[in-house]
Amino acid sequence: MPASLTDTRSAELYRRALELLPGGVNSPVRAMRAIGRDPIFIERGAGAELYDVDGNRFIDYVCSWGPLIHGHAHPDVLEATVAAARRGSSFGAPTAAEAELAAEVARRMDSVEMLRMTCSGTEATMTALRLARAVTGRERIVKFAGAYHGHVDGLLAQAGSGLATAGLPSSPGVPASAAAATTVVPWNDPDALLAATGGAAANTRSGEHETGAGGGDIAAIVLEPLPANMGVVPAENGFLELVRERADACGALLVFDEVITGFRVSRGGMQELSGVVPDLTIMGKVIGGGLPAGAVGGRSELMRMLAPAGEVYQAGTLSGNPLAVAAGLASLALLDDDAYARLDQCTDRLAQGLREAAAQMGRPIQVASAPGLLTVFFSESPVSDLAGAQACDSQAYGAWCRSLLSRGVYAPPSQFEAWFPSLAHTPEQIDTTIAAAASSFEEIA
Ligand code: HOZ
Repeated sequence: MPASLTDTRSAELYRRALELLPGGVNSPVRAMRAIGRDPIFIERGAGAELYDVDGNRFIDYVCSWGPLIHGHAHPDVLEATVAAARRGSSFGAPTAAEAELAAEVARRMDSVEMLRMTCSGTEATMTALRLARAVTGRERIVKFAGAYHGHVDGLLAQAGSGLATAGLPSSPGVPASAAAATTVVPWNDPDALLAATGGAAANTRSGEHETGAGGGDIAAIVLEPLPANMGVVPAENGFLELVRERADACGALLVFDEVITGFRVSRGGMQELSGVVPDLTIMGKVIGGGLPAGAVGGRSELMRMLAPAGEVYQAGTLSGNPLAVAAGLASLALLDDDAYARLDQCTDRLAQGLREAAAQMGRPIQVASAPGLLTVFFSESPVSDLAGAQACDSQAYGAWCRSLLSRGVYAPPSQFEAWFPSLAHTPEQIDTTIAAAASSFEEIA
């Protein structure tokens, strides 16, 4: 599909949308500006495939940016959602299934005893920060460059996802006080973390850290334990453990944003894989099964500070929405050990195939992956932080991505996002993708 086509149905819908929606979209990355083309308007999805309004079919690796771990319109998820809708779409009153979902999350994440549901990850982040500030009586939040925690005022500085894609360091409209209460630390940089949290100078090369007792004004250290919003950039050895240690040394809460990794990289998310236990966990995406949902979870002693059990105010008309809860429960019910093993195999096959295709065509890339997630960095060396992601050849990524679209593969239209292979992707679809990737590497050579 050439980038310049102007007589397609997508182009027509985009022209209309531009008059009525800022930038023609309801979330920036969808506009596909970073890969130098106009957005594709979607008609429907089925399994791992997406159909656009012009009748083009794509193997989908965006999968709604993560919620669709079972692919589009999985029958079980659909049935549960429709059954819930038949009983009524929203009551603004409690339903039995909300506690069931909380119990399922608690079974999967040892750090979670209670859950507060929201409608998005952004809202869940806001709730977690307010709770952390109330618990500690402090204001400062430490975050990492390249991480994205939703469009929360105080966390947009050096954020990943759409801001990194657009090359924006932050956003106009953020109050100076919100920005001032945030300290940004480069990812995978122990010295910078120690400096920001009042620790003494570190001898990181030998792996020894002197951990001082400063950082007494920090309410929380918030992080994606596996960042996936500057592309997938795993923590280097010992870094997550150091973050936990620094939070403890400061008396701050450790907040894991598992919106992307929760219920995806393993049953219990990245905290299960890493063994590092947070105080609070922010969730979204898979927990809502493709419907709008987010949540904050943690130990009861912390969670009981939320209103009406406690005084920390948080509320939402559609929070714990019956359709989202039904879709989330149905989605989680399908995620057993066998499902995670299959997702891991599928991701590995794709990651390895992409590496080989690039090698054959002489294109230097780095594929970073975890079960159900990967990023193809157009870089000669491994990417370990935001600066590394920013140094990638985004132009070449964009050209490759456009070429993939023309071959029926819908990859994330930004170097700063993750691919989301799902349980619906078949080995044949993965192999078709690898063949298309090889042709696209050749095309852009
Ligand atoms: N911020 C999302 C990706 N990390 C994109 C959301 C969307 O456009 O749907």
